[in-house]
Amino acid sequence: MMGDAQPATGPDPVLPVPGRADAPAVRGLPDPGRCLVMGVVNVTPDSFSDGGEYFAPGAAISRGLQLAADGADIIDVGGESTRPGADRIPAAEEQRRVGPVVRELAAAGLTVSVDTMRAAVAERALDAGAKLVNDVSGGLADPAMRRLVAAAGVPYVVMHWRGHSRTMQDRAQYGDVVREVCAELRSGVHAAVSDGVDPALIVVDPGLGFGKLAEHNWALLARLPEVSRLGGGPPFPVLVGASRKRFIGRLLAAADGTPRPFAGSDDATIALTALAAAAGAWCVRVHAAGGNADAVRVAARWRAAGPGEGKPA
Ligand code: PMM
Repeated sequence: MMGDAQPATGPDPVLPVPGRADAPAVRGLPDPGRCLVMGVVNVTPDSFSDGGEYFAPGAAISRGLQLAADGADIIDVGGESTRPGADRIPAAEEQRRVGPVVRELAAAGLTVSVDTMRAAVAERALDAGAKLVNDVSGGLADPAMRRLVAAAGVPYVVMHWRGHSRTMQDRAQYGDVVREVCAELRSGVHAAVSDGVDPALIVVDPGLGFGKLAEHNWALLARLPEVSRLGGGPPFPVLVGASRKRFIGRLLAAADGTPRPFAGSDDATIALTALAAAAGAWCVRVHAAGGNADAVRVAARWRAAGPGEGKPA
């Protein structure tokens, strides 16, 4: 018989779909039914990825508005550089940097996240309108952070982290990096839940480049569904921060071995966004929004056309 008849049997709803994380949406944050795009505003003089371009409050606010206009769903505002080797800055200085930027962007109606390891900075940012706390230390840098997040009842990013930027690359030693990162993330999640954080508000992040070599970053990217499940169990939403990181510059190095400068790695970041979103990432953290906003839409359509969409992975 000719025509458009569909096969009688569809995908088996019980079988796991390889490569899918399918984590739920996070309460209080946008839920457009696809991977979210988080645009980065580094209010720092020395971040590796944008070289201090947005250190002045006015420049940072304009950048946040532009990222949103270009398709970012969330704007992540940070005041402390975490590039490898960076020294810490005083809390008051971090607060001075992020406070006005968070306030203005939130007042403009954007969903703002604060990228900080300090409870005091997070608290002020939440007062200023931030809706999400992005803690690259996963609760390890400041013992007050988890309790603050629990009391505030806001979403919380628990990133994999082994120590401050000055010495973190000394700790880039793993047997099976995915297993170890999952196990360490799992303890961070348990600690947060024990301190009262609602598990439904927890986002996990493999922490690409934080105490990791290029080979570690690639392994984690290739096994995102395992990261989402912390090695086993129900999936957590996963945030992926690959944008402009050194391992991309190394992949795209010139013939003489010189790494591609960060600004030339945005197309590769978009490729990684498409792959991560197709694998079920909840959100990608990026420095330029437009191409990534397109990539997450392509990935959503790709997933919708594939077997098992919406089925448990
Ligand atoms: N990377 C940086 C800063 N904050 N937050 C999360 N959740 N995940 C990341 O990978 C991450 C982060 C460092 O990147 P940048 O200084 O180039 O913005």
